[in-house]
Amino acid sequence: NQLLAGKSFVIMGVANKRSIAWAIARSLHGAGAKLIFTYQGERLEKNVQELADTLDRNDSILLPCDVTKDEDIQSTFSKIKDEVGVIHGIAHCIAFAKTEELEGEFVTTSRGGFQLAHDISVYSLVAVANAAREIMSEGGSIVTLTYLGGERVVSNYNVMGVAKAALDASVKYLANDLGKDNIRVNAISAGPIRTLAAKGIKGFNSILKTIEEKAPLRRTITQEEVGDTALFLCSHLSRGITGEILHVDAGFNILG
Ligand code: 0WD
Repeated sequence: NQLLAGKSFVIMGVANKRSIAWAIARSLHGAGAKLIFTYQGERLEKNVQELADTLDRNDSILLPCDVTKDEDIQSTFSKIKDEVGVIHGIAHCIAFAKTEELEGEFVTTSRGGFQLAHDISVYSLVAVANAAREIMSEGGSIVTLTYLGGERVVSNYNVMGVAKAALDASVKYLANDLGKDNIRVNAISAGPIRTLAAKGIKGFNSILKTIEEKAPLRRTITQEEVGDTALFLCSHLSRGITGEILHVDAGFNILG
């Protein structure tokens, strides 16, 4: 499958080998895409370099980008413009909330914690879409990652659930704005997967256990399944789809 041959995609949010972003990178790379990895800061550079080195073609580009900084986003996309000219899509796999706000009651969320979660997990998608628009001159596909906790109450997900609701709405508004440039914007609502980000959520193990018992497929999902769905959303196979929240969750969301 060379669905993405000759195309370039920006992968944002690889932290380690368990990251969903890394699985998306492998799926897109396998389909022939050239990859540009952005990572939060120096702390993660070595990790991302080591992972990128395991890919069979070594034509990836690595750039730091802390999405809380407008100047980082601007300079990252201007470097990408200089290096590759045109890009065909972005996988936005970034979220953050303070650990102490991922347990107990949502009602106790602090102003600062609320702002931080929304800044990193939601506004970053808007800022990145705006910065990337100019170099997506051949049209393209932006994919972000969301979770069921934005649609209904999931214990302990709290402020991150509220941020995911805002992310889901942002996907729709962005899809409407960018559709005229043939840029599609979609979200994958992934079932729970054991990653670094998931570690911060209190009671995560019991969430996994519930999925194994109750989801229609009676199992949790893998990073690879999300990666392959991102490949579909980044390819022409999904050309009629935008503003969509696509669940890759073994069917769990259909249960009442
Ligand atoms: O169960 C799960 N793991 C699910 C994750 C279910 C459904 C959705 N998701 C979402 C997450 O909410 C997130 O949006 O998938 C996305 C990717 O998360 P992940 O793969 O589960 O987690 P991880 O490997 O930790 O990647 C998230 C990364 C950060 O890692 P850490 O853990 O070091 O915070 O987001 C990046 C960072 O690399 N990130 C940032 N990148 C740039 N600038 C920033 C920042 N300011 N903050 C966090």
